Amino acid sequence: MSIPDEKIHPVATGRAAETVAKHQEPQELIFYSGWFCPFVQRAWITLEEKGIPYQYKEVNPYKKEKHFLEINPKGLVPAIEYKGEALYESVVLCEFFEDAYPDHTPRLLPQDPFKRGYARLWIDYISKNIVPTTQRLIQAQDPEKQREALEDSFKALRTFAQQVKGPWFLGEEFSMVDVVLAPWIVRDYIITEHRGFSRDAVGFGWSEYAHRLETRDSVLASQSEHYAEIYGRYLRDEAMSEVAKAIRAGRPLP
Ligand SMILES: N[C@@H](CCC(=O)N[C@@H](CS)C(=O)NCC(=O)O)C(=O)O
Repeated sequence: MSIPDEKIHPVATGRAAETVAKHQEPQELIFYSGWFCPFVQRAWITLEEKGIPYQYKEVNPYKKEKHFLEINPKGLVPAIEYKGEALYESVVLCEFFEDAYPDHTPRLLPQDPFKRGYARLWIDYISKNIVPTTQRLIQAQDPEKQREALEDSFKALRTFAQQVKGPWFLGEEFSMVDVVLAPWIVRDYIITEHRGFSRDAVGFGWSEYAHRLETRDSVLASQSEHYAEIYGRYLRDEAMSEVAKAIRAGRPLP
């Protein structure tokens, strides 16, 4: 392995660095983050959307330090400490912020039980279909495998794209469905540059929807530079993260 995962750029940059600087004071909510991580960005967008007070702490999850493993035994970011209790898993955290801070708007899940279920259905779809197919596309080395993975990605995105009511997934209200997808939209320049992906080729208004997502303020506020540096190792299929290993082994993502 040419570049071990521990040697990643150490801190957030760009707009995200400004956001980090504003969130250094101790709070009852400590947000354990890795600036580069798309799963982290889901939770971070939610915090920023809702204006929840939090203390930002940068962690290098590849080091698996003892204190961090006590917070998340899986050793993955994002994770939080809330009033001394620990919680992790990006979608769980997005839901937790929605439930623990009911007075912080916007609400990101509909109040109607059916619509709430419907939103969760598509959140699940993103995690089970869009994220793994994109990751497989990034790590694929053989040209034939890359072509297959690109087709699978288009297929997964088209199924989703056809359900976007506009301007946001559920219609007028920006929701957790949009949040959970956004980090993969802001990173799709990697597959555009290296794997023949194109937003326009998805169709169904994908380019316009993607543009709305990537220019949303909470998304910009959690946005760093240097993603390309991180993805180099994935594009050569040399990354040793749990996600990279799972894709290589054909296992579900951690
Ligand atoms: N299912 C987890 C995935 C989190 C995850 O894989 N985070 C990566 C960074 S993007 C990590 O902490 N990796 C450390 C490792 O693989 O050892 C979630 O949704 O929060």
